[in-house]
Amino acid sequence: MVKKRFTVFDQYWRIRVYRSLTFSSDTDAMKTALAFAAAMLAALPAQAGNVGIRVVDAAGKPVADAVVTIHPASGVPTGPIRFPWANQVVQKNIAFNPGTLIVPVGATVTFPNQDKVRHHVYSFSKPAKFEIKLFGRDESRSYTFRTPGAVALGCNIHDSMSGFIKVVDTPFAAKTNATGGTLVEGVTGGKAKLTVWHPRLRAKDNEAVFDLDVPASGEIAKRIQIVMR
Ligand SMILES: [Cu+2]
Repeated sequence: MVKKRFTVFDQYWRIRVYRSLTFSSDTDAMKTALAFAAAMLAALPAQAGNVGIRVVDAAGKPVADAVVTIHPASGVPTGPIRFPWANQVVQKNIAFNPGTLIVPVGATVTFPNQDKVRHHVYSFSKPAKFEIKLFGRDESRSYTFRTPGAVALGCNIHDSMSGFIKVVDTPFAAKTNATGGTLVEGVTGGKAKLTVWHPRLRAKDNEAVFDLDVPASGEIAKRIQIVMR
């Protein structure tokens, strides 16, 4: 009996045959390989950086209460979005507090009334049209926000009352402080879109979008200039 040694060429074809038996086509094999690679990448510790933002107006003055959101090109992380603040807008001293609240899409927001007078909260905004008749002190009602976007709050009784709820679909969101600054921590590294929203920002939907390169570790600082009404 003659023992035949396989050449490299033979082995190549053996692999080709094996693959064609295992997978219906090379495309399927490729898809499986890519899915495996993606799973391996997902298992690695996330490469993430911190993004420091400073929002200023055309004159270079700080813009407070601007909402900054970041959407990584690779997609936002899966799972529920949680912020360290309460999904709550208090009515106190005939005002909404906070004046601008960021909530994750799907959040139920409570509207406790801490005033002695009645309020009647409403919104005509496209992402959430609703009205809540609030009565008396320490009574509360809630509303669930199911569509991302900006919601302007008003009160039927007090015209001076104005508030905003920004419903977001990314965990990378923050509001600027009195100095126009904010820090978004643990943002997925790589290319991303940075969106700045403010009720007086002069642009479609009151928002401006910028390209962003998020470092895989460490921190970057970005100054954003916007035009206000
Ligand atoms: Cu009111």
